[in-house]
Amino acid sequence: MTSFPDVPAFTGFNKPSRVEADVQDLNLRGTIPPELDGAFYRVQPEHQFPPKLGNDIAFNGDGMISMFRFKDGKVDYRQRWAKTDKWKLENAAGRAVFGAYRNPLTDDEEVKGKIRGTANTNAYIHGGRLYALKEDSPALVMDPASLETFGYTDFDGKMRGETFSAHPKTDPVTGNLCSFGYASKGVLTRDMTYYEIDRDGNLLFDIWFETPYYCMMHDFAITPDYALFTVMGMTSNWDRLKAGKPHFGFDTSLPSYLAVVPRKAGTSAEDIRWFTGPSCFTAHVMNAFQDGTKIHLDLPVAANNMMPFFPDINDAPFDPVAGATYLTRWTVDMAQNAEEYQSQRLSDMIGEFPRYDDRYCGQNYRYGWLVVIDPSQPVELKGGSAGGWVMNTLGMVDHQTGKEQKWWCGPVSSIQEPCFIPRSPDAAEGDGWIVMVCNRLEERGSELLLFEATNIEQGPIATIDIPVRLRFGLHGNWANAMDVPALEAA
Ligand code: V55
Ligand code: FE
Repeated sequence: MTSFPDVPAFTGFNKPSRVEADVQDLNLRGTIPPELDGAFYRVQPEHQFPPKLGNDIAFNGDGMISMFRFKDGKVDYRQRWAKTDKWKLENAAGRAVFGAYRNPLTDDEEVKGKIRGTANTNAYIHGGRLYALKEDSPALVMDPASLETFGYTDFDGKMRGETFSAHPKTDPVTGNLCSFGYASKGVLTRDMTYYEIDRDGNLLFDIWFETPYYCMMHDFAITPDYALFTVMGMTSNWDRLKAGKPHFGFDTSLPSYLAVVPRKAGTSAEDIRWFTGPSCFTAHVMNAFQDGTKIHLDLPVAANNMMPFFPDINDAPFDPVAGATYLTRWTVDMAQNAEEYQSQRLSDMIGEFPRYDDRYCGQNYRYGWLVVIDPSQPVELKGGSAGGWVMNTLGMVDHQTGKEQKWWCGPVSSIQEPCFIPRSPDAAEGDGWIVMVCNRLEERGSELLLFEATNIEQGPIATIDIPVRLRFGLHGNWANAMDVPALEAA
């Protein structure tokens, strides 16, 4: 097979790109603050070969990592494949030998039992190491300067589960990398693990427990004392995989849960408190914090499924209105015996891909940013939508004043997840910049935009031309050069 299918996921703006690149001193308009010294890493799914089964979802593409190195007012660009075991096996075969998303029954016989991960969801720096992450597999370690792939890690044999989340968090108090895995004992298992890893890469302890039912456990939150997990009706089972259905399907009959897990070695399943709520959809979290005995968790919540490619299990048609996500605060009081979490909407913007100033992870915080779908703006998808969703606006919330800001990217463009960069390590919360990819659909090109973080409505202060079209991307992170020895040495 030599050609990609003639479907929206692989045509127009989404035509395969598959480009590794090294370009020094990108063309730009505006000014890059000279004190910016570090790199913005981000990842996009990009199928190395046409999908084995003819068509595929973006979430099953191979990870392609971009690095934008900011220094002395200039930006250098590097892009490399995350060379997973899957990537290497397929590269050697010259074609796709792994099949559908999270369905090992669709793989070629000779790769049965191999790690299926694509490393396509997050590019995360901790302890000077770069991890390329996909939630169905271990963490892939890469060189943060050359973007060469080292391979999967099991943290010196201490990671006993099979999976590592794409959404780890760095606790600003301890410096530990806090992460988890689900389907920890294999595909579709209800087993979960929570892990903490110190700055030197030592896995300190794990906590094992089971969820009430198997579900997509995409993100989580931490506070100084707790790890918080949301369970919602995006579920699966072997019958679905045997029937060749999409891995996940949304079951509106399932209640949602909020699990509160004490973040300490020796915690057992009985120490975990499970709060319930009505059926809803959650994926990412913004942040969480403790206030006395109360715990607040801020996250986009939709009344029903927001992912059309993982359809309703009873084939109910996708409902974009019920699938709209709104930033919401879930609250529990650990001093009370309530069985349910309380829920309060924080914003009327339709928003996902929530971010904040990561130095406030787990702490009471003021500012959040997110990708907003603003239906009041005109849309002209010349060249095709870049993600399937019309992500046309950058939004900001100020939890202290309740004020919001928006910046619209125009009718023929779409944006990707924003990332906050502090002006200096000890700058006040929100004092810094937002860096964000913007796709110009008609020009079939991409830009990297830099904003003053608390004044996004004035528009970008710098626009950097990316010489390669960047496709639909997931998550990215900023790292100061001083925190990444390999960058300083390069
Ligand atoms: C998500 C993304 C994934 C995935 C599971 O946004 C969940 C949610 C890019 O891959 O595999
Ligand atoms: Fe994510």
